[in-house]
Amino acid sequence: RTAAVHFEPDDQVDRLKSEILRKLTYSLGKAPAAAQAHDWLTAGILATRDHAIDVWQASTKESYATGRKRVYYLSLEFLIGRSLADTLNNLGLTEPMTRAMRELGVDLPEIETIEPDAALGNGGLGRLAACYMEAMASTGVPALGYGIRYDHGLFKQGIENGRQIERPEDWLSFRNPWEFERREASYRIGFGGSVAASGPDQVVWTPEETVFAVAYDTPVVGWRGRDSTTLRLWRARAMHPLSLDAFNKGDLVGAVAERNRAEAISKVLYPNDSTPAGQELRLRQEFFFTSASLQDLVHRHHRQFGSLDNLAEKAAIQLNDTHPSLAVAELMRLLLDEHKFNWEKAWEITNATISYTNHTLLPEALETWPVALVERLLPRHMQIIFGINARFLDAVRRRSPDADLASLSLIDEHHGRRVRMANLAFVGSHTVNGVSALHSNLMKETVFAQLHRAFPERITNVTNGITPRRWLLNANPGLTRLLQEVCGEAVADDIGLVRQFGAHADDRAVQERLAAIRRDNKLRLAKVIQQDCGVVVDPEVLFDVQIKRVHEYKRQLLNILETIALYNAIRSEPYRDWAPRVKVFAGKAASNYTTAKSIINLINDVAAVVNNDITTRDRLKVVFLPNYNVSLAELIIPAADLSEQISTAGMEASGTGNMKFALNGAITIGTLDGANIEIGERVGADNIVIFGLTADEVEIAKRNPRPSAEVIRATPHLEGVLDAVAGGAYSPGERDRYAQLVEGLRLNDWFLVLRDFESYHQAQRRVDALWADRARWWQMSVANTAHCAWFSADRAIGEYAERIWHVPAGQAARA
Ligand code: 26M
Repeated sequence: RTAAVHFEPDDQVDRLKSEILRKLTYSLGKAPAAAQAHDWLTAGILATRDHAIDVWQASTKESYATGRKRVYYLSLEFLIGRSLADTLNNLGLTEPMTRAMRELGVDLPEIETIEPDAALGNGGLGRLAACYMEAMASTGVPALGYGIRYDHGLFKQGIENGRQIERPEDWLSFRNPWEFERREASYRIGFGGSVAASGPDQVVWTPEETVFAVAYDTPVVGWRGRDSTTLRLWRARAMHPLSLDAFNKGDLVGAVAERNRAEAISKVLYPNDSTPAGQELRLRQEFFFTSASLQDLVHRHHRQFGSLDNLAEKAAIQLNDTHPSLAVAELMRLLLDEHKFNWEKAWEITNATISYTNHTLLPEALETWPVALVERLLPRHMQIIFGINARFLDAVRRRSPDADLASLSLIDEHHGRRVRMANLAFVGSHTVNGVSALHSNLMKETVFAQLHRAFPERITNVTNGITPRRWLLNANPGLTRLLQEVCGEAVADDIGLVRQFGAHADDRAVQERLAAIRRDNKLRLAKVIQQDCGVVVDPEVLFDVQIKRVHEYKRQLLNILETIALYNAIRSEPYRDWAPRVKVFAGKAASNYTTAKSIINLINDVAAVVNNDITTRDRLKVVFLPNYNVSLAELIIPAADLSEQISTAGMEASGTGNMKFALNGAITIGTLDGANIEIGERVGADNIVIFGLTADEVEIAKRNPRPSAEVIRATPHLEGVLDAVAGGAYSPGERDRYAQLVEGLRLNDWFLVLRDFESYHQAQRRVDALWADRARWWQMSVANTAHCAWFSADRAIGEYAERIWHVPAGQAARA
């Protein structure tokens, strides 16, 4: 289906011009002469949105009319970033819109940069959800994404005296022109209260507190405007915005208390990445959006089909991690209490409808909630969870009397009684997937070993993917032009065609073009580095980049310690053939994660020393770019020569940044972890730099730890580096600033920073040698781009559609 009507180019530009002017005048009430940059941006978005709506309404109408099965993607996070440039590109309107704006005296690329990022997510998990919404729209999978419309997204990071400070984020301060408020689509969400039996397995729950969930819809347009998905985010509103009783008594604080308590639910995104916060408000968020989403989809299904018997044939509910695990209990509740199904039938429908994606195996990251808290907040759900658990454990006991029931149970009895959200999601789902081949195998061997024995068919793998529209076509227009010349214009439609680029790896002309494109991208980044870090960097040097959330397992500490060793080495042998480098870091630390914040501090302290040393001046620079977000990633990734993917093997479930870098032609230095392994398999062992212990070796090393002192003694240069850091060489104003950080490594090198140091150091020297042979480098770069099409989100969505959701994709995903 082609939604966009085709006009002659000039007509189209004229039409867009008048649309923009109409929006400016009648929607914003501004005369062109009085319009500020921001007004032009809003008018441009509103004009663009109209085109998106045409696609959107056609998609929605079609999927409704044909009664096709739909995907409901439940995620507490959608890390979208900016929308204008991508939406225009997918609609094929970039060029005419640029011209229309230019004729109105406005520079489109410039105003695009003032659109605030929608930062409704922490990192990989949230960005994955955003890539998948776009990929479903691009491949014709009918879908609704459900989440929370946080007033405040992920905090803004500032760096003051080398330390992270958090400032509140306020993306809605100029309103959100993309969204539609749907007051008519609002649901009651209950909390607390009591339950009374009303029949076998059926209960009446009388909540003590009720909050409204109001829907806000945003269209997500797919490639060439063929289709669109809907992002439906819930906002919490009070039933009674003002208590008249309290108001009349003069108690003004009391009069708005209920409202504040209700609206707190959608106030702010929890900034934790991979460690549950464990606060009651967080559990309220989880139930709030899960319940609203399920009520919405059940209601719509019932209206369309008159029964819920066939729910599983028409709806696939995907749980993005355990944050929406309560969906299992909530769907059961709706089927039992509101639609009067018996338990067996309700369970059959629930299990056939829901599936769950796991994103981490770190034990501290697995969500559990105290039974007492769930009981108080959601008494009916706690009953249902107990009911599920009893039947489940009974069935297992009957089948295999020797099974380890304690580890299968939905209730952890060891740490006070707690509900295990991963077990709940697992048992309630027909399919459970990991996000890379290694991760899915480790799921079977570690955290889910017992559940896997009980349900040997349930776990499967879908390796993550990224949308090539945002991460290649839009972020790297220079490379895209080259690819279109070499592989044909159709690469934009069929990313699989980049394979043909591989045949040109040795072509000198292609290599020179690549070098020029990279140089341009590095120049753009260098300007931002100068503005934000006050450091001048030379675009000719190797850009060595590690950008991601700051976490011990991601080992930014390994990188910066090796940087110190390199710095020392350059100082002692200034005339050796070191590859001149700039070390680029960016990433946020959770506000309560002391060690991660200390690592950020160290990177900045090292930068201050290195960047002011004239002996290493043209060889080494270190920069930490503040406030890493999606937009900054779009600037940095196309400018990277070297991609740092150096997590402790077995700990990074997949990684998706690794895929973005490789597709843009950066060389990966990395461990055999997550999707790095699959990147290596595709680009070939000669085109990736691998180091460090494998996941198996890590496991052995952990069971059998080697004392740090021994590792340090066996590793050249390491002792000196650690002593310098611990002794205050990089923090002269506060000599013991890093005493604890280093002490931690010496006591228990949990993430094997010391163990992998030498191997990493050697790998970096291999990088030096490769960089010295620039023809070889560009050969590798070509191979990376040419062989990474498989990491397209279209391929990943194709796998979900076929193997998990059983929905036919409209357009074949080609990758
Ligand atoms: C939990 C409780 C309270 C507040 C926040 C959380 C929470 C938020 C995000 C827990 C985990 C969160 O994300 C984990 C995550 O991002 N995992 C990453 O998922 C990516 C997509 O699959 C993978 O590529 C990464 O390897 C994995 O770390």
